[in-house]
Amino acid sequence: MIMLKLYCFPRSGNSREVKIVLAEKNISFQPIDVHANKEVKETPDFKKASPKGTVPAIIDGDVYLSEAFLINQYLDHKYPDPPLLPQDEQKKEELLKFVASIDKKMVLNIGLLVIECLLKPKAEQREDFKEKKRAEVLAGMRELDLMLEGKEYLFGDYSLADVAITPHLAALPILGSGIPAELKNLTAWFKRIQSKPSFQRSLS
Ligand SMILES: N[C@@H](CCC(=O)N[C@@H](CS)C(=O)NCC(=O)O)C(=O)O
Repeated sequence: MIMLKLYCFPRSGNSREVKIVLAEKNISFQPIDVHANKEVKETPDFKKASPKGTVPAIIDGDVYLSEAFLINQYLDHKYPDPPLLPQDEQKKEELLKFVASIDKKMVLNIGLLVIECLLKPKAEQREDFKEKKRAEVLAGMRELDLMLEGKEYLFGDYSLADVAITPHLAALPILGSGIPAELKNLTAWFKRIQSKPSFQRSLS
């Protein structure tokens, strides 16, 4: 059987979202590091899987797909054990909207922090910009903390909503930020997530 191919690179948060789901569902895959092998991005296969040139992207048989959340929905549909989306249609709609909005705000802001703090030369980094983004991320974390009141996971059971923010929040310590201890629900949620084997397996 041909193994699923995942185009990724080790520190890519978006790729880690897919790695978590592959681990949850125990799917074997062949990782292809597009940073270690720069020529990969020029191949017809990669271009077909990812017309925008971003990772993650997969090839699974005759399916070529990019965008972390689209890939994860595809994987959940094809490999339903364990299910990572609610059965209830209305709840599923809410989850889809939640992930779309988290991608536009929290995940984007953390991505901008990665560029500013890690990828730019020190002399070009703007401290005021970093502070602004850290404050916006903190505001987002407060909302998540409220949403987690009385719940183990964002939508009750562990789901693609939790997966969509996990690697990004996990990156905060290297960006001069983190989950404040006063956000008790979010702190407990993150401990729960970290104890899952899928979290550990997504880190490479
Ligand atoms: N919305 C996309 C974002 C993908 C994205 O921005 N990926 C980054 C890495 S995390 C990327 O491919 N950057 C270009 C590169 O590093 O070569 C998704 O969710 O997959």
